Amino acid sequence: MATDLSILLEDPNLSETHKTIARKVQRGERISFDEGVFLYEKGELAYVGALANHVRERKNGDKTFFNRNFHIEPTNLCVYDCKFCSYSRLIKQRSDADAWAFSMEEMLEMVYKYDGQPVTEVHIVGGVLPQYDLPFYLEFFRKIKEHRPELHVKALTPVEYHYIFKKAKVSYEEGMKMVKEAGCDSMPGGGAEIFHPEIRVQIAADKCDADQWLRIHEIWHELGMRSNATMLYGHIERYEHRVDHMERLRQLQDKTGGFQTFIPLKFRNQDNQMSHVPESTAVEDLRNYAISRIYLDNFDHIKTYWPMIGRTTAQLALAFGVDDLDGTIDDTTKIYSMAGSEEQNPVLTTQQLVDMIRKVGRKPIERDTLYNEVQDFTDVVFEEDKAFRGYMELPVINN
Ligand code: V47
Ligand code: SF4
Repeated sequence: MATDLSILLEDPNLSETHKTIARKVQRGERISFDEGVFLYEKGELAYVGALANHVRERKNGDKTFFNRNFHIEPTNLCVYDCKFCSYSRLIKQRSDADAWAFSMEEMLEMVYKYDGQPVTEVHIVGGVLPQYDLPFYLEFFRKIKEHRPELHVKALTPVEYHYIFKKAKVSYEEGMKMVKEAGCDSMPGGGAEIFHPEIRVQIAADKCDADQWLRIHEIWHELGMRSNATMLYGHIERYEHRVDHMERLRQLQDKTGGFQTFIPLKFRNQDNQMSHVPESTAVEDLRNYAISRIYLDNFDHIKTYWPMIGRTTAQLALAFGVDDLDGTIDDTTKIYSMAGSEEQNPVLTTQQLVDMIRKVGRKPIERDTLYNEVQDFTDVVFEEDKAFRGYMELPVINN
């Protein structure tokens, strides 16, 4: 049962526009572009939170998903020059000592390291370099699948695909088919940033544009495959740009239904060319999650990448539309630690993640990449819990 919005609707201080939007949300109707902008401009945290929580609970109840995955970042060097990114070539020129570019063998070793461990997904994403071309990635995907066929390969974004297909002189359609046949199972949501050209030319001028990003996802969906979408927010964009971004995603989702989850990514300002731009507040982060949940009525899930916003805000986000915490990550994902993520060591055990979810009254559900439920952890008692309880139950000694 989704939370009731009638108390909110009876509030005499609520404007007619606030009430109209609340009624639409209660009836499961879509809000318009202008209403999206209105929410950003005039929607207070408690109001948008109530609406988003209603949508979240209607779609997913108390379920909060997580996934056991690991990341491989082939390189932190990149031919592109996104101003917000600590991977770009300009930044790297200053500190070559920190640079890495792994060989195929080194990356396969990373896969073998997880043999026997209950991970279901490998997430492959990093910088763009000429040596990581189409033949390289096709071979890498094939080798992962030969070694561990059931491991879900979630790999590369339209930024890489656009680059490697152009270099290999194949069309998007041909390229995506080859990638699918080689064993790539789904596409992560990166590279979307802000679609609107007014902003994109300032922060990510030289990589694939919005239409190319959307087209590659569309082709992937037409092949029967699934993908995610992100939005890098809280820098130089205005609210209209955020709504425009979500509008384009909503339209493609109406057409294909291939997106699984939307992941708002909070801009972090360390070690990049936008260090002078202040970061968004936690209140703005929560409002943004909530408005995404309300606007993207045709997306099943809203995910937060907790290392970026920190565990406390991630817990709060579960009451503001978010129903998915990115997986039990035990490999330090350097893209974020370099950009100034909230968590110095973004590693949680399954138990810690489950505890985080339970403590805010939600149901922790392990999922696979395609949101099939692997295990409901709501009532699972961990060995460590038992040991702790044993300690708590020691008789009290009165002197
Ligand atoms: O596209 C780069 C972002 C993205 C910064 O699909 C930054 O499951 C904040 O897309 N501040 C890549 N963000 C990561 C990504 C992702 C992460 C987790 C899960 C999934 C998924 C996808 O990281 C880039 C860019 O938008 N990024 N620099 C920065 N300074
Ligand atoms: Fe390269 Fe991606 Fe960083 Fe842009 S965001 S510089 S494409 S790694």
